[in-house]
Amino acid sequence: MARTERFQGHDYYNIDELLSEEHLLARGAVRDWVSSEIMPIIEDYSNRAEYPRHIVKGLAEIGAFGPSLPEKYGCGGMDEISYGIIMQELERGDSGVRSAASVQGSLVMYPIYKFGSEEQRMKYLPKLASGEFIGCFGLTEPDHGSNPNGMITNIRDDGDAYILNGSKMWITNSPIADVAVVWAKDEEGVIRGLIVEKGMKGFSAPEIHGKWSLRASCTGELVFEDVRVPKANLLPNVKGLKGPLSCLSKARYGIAWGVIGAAMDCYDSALRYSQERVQFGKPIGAFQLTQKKLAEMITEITKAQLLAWRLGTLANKGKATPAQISMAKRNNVMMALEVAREARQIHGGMGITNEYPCMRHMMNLETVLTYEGTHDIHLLITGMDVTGFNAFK
Ligand code: TGC
Ligand code: FAD
Repeated sequence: MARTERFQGHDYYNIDELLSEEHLLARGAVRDWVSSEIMPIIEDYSNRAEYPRHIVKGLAEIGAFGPSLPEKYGCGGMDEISYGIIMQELERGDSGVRSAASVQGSLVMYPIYKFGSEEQRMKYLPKLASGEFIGCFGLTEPDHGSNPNGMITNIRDDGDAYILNGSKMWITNSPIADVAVVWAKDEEGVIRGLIVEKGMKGFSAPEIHGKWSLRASCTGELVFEDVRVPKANLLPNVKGLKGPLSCLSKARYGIAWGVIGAAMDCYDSALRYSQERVQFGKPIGAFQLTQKKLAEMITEITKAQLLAWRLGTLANKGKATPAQISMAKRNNVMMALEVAREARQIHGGMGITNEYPCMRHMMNLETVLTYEGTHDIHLLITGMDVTGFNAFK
């Protein structure tokens, strides 16, 4: 049996008992889809640094785009734990596949749902949910990454439209996107959100090449040169940085779950390898040093699962704070990265090849550690929350 067909979920603390039938059904469906549609192709696409664009329809069919947004707009109407579990299963396949769903659902559909007019919702959400449209989210700029409040991309009032100028950097899916949710400052310096459509004059989205991480995901820039964006495309119901930051809260929550999938895939592969690979006359899993690695990996995965589950129950009640989400994103991403590194070691030389998933996950997780707020930015958010002192100002 191929390695990818042998994957088993790992649930050391019987956390499944805390999940509902709906959660388990969602997990089963996405897990099967990842096994049949992602696992057989992902090493190849990652090797070639190409986004498997054909998976967009499948992602839509399994409900990966906006799972917790209302059914009225073609979305899943599920709870936050189902959303998290879907992200976990997708990231078991690849962080780039989870990224595609995070961006579409949490960073494009969510702001249109939360801050858009009913007309905007009806116009865009069903097409984004069905995968007919691909979306991207433009916040980061070449000179403003961790500090998006310093952005210089701007809009100026021009009758029935705004004139948009500036550029965005490191934008997942920008080269292939039909719509971009873009954050820009108005003439008073207030951050506003706009829906920019492909084909608008003066708008381009060149691809960024040369990534050693998230290679099966498409990344690019957004460049605006006097783009006329109709006023009807302004998100009317939010002003200020809290607009994009609340989208990030939603996506960071999904990442806290997602990376557990990458960690489980690495652990699963390392555990099997340790039982099959023989050195010095016995399986390497029989040596204490290998057991230490595996025991610590499953301990950290289990702690991360509990953190994600508890965060999910708070999110279901609308009580998960941005700082709690930061803690979970930071902890779980570093956990997954460390699991990937240890798993890579257990595979010895084979661990650096694409016969096994650890090196690919490890490289991907370097991006996940940085995007949606870097590891250190999240630490400072926790620091601010517990001390009351703001280290950013
Ligand atoms: P600050 O003064 O703290 O906050 C401004 C306003 O925003 C509110 N707020 C939040 N609201 C909702 N959710 C959150 N997480 C929030 N964090 C803050 C805050 O209450 C305030 O509201 P109000 O009403 O008082 O105006 O803002 P600051 O300028 O001091 O910045 C704070 C800081 C550093 C934490 C923030 O800028 C930050 O999080 N920086 C990191 C930037 C970041 O995460 N960028 C991500 C870009 S998108 C991306 O990476 C997508 S990857 C896609 C993929 O998956 O492929
Ligand atoms: P910087 O902000 O320049 O940070 C560099 C280093 O300085 C980091 O280690 C950081 O922690 C540290 N640092 C910064 N400020 C402080 C401080 N106050 N105290 C201590 N240390 C500090 N953005 C989008 O808007 N949309 C997307 O779809 C998107 N997709 C991405 C996809 C990929 C593959 C990547 C790599 C990035 C993506 N990003 C996206 C951008 C991402 O969010 C930023 O890279 C991230 O927020 C960090 O910004 P930066 O790269 O400019 O690093």
